[in-house]
Amino acid sequence: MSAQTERTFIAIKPDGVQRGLVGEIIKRFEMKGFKMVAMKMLCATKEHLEKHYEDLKKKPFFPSLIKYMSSGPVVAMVWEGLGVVKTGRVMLGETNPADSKPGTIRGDFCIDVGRNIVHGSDSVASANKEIALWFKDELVEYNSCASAWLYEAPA
Ligand code: IDP
Ligand code: MG
Repeated sequence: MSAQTERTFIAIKPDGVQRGLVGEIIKRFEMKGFKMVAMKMLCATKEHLEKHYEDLKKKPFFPSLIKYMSSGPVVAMVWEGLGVVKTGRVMLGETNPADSKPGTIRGDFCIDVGRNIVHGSDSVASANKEIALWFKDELVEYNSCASAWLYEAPA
């Protein structure tokens, strides 16, 4: 795998879906130049979400986080590109929307840390773990015709 095929797990949370922000969030990743390699809508079970957020299980907000994340459908995606994990987090903004700059997704579209509309992996290691948890043989391999215009030296 080359650096240009780094992958991250991005999920539009139930509030992002209900508020009609699916297209806007996808659009930002598309316009940046990242490549979508998987996407599905699903209602995640509490057990699945407890695994996804297992690092946070001792936090006081853990039960409400699981309730929030299981309260409706989410749109789970895998995006690919050079530096997509770090850049994806920058595009999302800070965990607390109040600390997120305008121009970021959380900075532009939400207010409360407990309703921050979108998830993004925080490291390459957690991205790999999260992709394996959410997708089983569902990643699509294809050549993007834009790669020659996005990268000086395409892979
Ligand atoms: P991240 O989503 O920016 O990586 P994490 O610290 O991993 O932030 O927390 C996971 C999710 O838990 C956050 O996106 C948010 O939905 C929720 N969360 C984090 N901190 C709080 C809090 O203080 N109160 C309520 N919910 C929180
Ligand atoms: Mg996190």
